[in-house]
Amino acid sequence: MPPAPRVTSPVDPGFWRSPLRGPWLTSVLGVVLLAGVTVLFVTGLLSYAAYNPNLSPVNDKTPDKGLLGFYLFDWPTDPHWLYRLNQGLHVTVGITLIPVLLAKLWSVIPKLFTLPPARSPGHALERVSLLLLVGGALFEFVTGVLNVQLEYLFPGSFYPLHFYGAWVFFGAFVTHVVLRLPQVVRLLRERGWRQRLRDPRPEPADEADEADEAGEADEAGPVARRPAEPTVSRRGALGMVGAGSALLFVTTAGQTVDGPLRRTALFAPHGGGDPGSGPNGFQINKTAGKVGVEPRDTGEAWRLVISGPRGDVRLSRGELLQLPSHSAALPIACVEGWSTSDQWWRGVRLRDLAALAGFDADPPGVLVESLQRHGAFRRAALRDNQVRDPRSLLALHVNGEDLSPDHGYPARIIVPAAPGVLNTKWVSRLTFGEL
Ligand SMILES: Nc1nc2c(c(=O)[nH]1)N[C@H]1C(S)=C(S)[C@@H](COP(=O)(O)O)O[C@H]1N2
Ligand SMILES: [Mo]
Repeated sequence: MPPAPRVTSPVDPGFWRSPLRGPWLTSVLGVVLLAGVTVLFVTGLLSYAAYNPNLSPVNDKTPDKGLLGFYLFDWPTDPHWLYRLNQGLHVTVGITLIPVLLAKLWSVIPKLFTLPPARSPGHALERVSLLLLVGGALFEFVTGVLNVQLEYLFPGSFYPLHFYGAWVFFGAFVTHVVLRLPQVVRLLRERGWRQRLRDPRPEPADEADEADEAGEADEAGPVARRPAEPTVSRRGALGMVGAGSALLFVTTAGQTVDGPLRRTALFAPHGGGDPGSGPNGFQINKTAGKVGVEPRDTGEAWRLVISGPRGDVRLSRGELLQLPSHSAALPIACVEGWSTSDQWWRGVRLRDLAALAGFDADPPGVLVESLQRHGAFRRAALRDNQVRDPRSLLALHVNGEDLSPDHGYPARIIVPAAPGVLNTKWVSRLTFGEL
């Protein structure tokens, strides 16, 4: 055999030698991503709607969204686990897809180095859309993982980044699917994906040449011109990707499932860690100490101010305890994907507090303010359907005990199906009707 020519530059097609690369592998990974990324888009948009961004500037982290908010709708309060399920899916599916995304990028990486950069204006346009696709995907996965792992690394700015990034990614993704799907379907039909899985041979070279002639070489998935000896079969390679995904899945999902499985959520910051025992022993987002809420703010001097058309009403915790009390079993479900199972909350209905403020029938929405002085989550607006739901409470107790300081003593909001961030802790003021 003559010695192979030395190839050192990645722009040389001979540089990329893995016999696994080719349209088949790229297509299989692409189909998995098509399904998974669709789930991410749907749950991502729903999660955004759950914040009620159009209700009040207080909730709106993306005031310049314009037309991109076209689909927003009134987030319901039923079923009460809606946000928990939605956000658990969003974060768990996102994390599980990471190995698939990396494998897909690996399978097409030679394309990044294809010369000339563009053969025609159409081809140039397509390559720009691919840059947006890859850049958008990486950006969304990285910002999402950082937000979950580092707990609000970018206070306030995660939402705009992840939101606008998602639309760029979405546009490029739809374009890509429209252009590629027919080809992928044909390819997987013709080659049978089972046979190819067992076939140890590299993607055939004649196929590469054929594709080259048709000007399609870098379209469907690049094939090695000088394939190296295989070190792993296609089945083995996909198996590794699948095992990676499975590992991430079982070490993430527990943070949403709760119960004994929470211990398996090794990579989730609110997962395995022991949240303490007893009635208040469930996940805490930010402790009172962390946001500067001191015992003297929440002691005897604390008053709840309820504002409405009749002026202000001020109530001590003792007076709140005299009002009719109700309970509801509801979870805390955070945008980060962690959630608790249903906890038993007890307190005063928001609609009863609205009546004290002068709204006897048809209570409006409410602006909730915490005594916490700084930080993004000290205020939130709730919609009228959330105020009217009989399970929406200003909670004073949880699981039969007073709220602990970290869970919002002396009083916190709890609303069915709402994202955690709307369940304001250490409440000091409720303003009905003015958001
Ligand atoms: N005042 C105030 N309320 C708050 C927050 C906060 O930082 N400050 N965090 C919110 C978020 S993001 C979540 S997920 C829940 C968490 O409630 P928990 O700590 O009782 O589990 O509280 C919400 N209420
Ligand atoms: Mo949260």
